[in-house]
Amino acid sequence: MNKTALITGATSGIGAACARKFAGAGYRVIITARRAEQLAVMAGDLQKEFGVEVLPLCFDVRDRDAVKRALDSIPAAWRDIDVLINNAGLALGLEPEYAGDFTDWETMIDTNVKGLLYMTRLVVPGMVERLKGHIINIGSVAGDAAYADGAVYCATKAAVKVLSDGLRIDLAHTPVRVTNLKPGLVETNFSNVRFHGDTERASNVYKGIQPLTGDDIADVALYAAQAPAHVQIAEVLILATHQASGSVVYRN
Ligand code: NDP
Ligand code: 8X3
Repeated sequence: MNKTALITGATSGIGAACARKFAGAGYRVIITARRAEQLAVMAGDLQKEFGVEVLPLCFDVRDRDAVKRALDSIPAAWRDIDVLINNAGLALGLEPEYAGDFTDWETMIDTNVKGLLYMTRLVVPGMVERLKGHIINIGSVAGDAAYADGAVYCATKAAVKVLSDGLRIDLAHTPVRVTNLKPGLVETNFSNVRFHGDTERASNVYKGIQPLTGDDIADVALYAAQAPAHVQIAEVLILATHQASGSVVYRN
């Protein structure tokens, strides 16, 4: 039987690219996000293009009960998840730490940290039982060091790094692998969300530099998933060629 990958935040950007990449490699994919309509359209498109089975699951990763209900609703034939891609996440706002918006902060922490933990807590025990599985967390270069006006988002991605490292330690006695992918600038809907729909401000983020694409990150995720069983790609920092760190970008 084909392997199964569950991808959170599959309706856009990096998650959508991972869904396509894994489906293209023959994985059955469970695609999840909050927008049911987009999930349904994507499921049809992936089935048609790649001839693989697709299971759409609509839920908000911030809602622990909804996460549990959604995972409990997975049919028996789909339960043996081989790869969990914890990708759902966002940045909201770009403000000094002493001036940020409380709701933006709570949404980032609830999504990027608590949502990832809920998924991990509910999916990984099955992997441990089956002695098989791989968790790929989408961290960020932002988790390596703070940059101006981004401290809370950076802190959530630093948390993703530490949670990935901790999980890898706690799973070291099993064959289950943990990967933390840390992209730099990737042109997706990320900046539109960060700037609350200010598309002009969002497009400035990618001015004068060729940013990464969701596909660039999905390629690395698939490489990590397909590495031989004795190889654990623990962490990968993926930057655009003219980006050197979270705060150093050369623009033409
Ligand atoms: P997008 O905005 O394009 O995609 C975000 C995805 O997350 C969407 O599918 C969205 O779906 C989903 N999502 C957001 N909130 C929730 C929620 N509460 N519950 C369930 N799903 C949710 O951004 P990216 O593809 O760029 O971001 C994906 C990940 O990559 C994030 O974790 C981000 O931090 C990380 N990242 C992004 C970088 C970039 O430069 N773009 C660089 C480094 C890391 P829906 O709205 O349908 O729920
Ligand atoms: C997203 C990349 O540099 O915009 O995690 O924070 S960055």
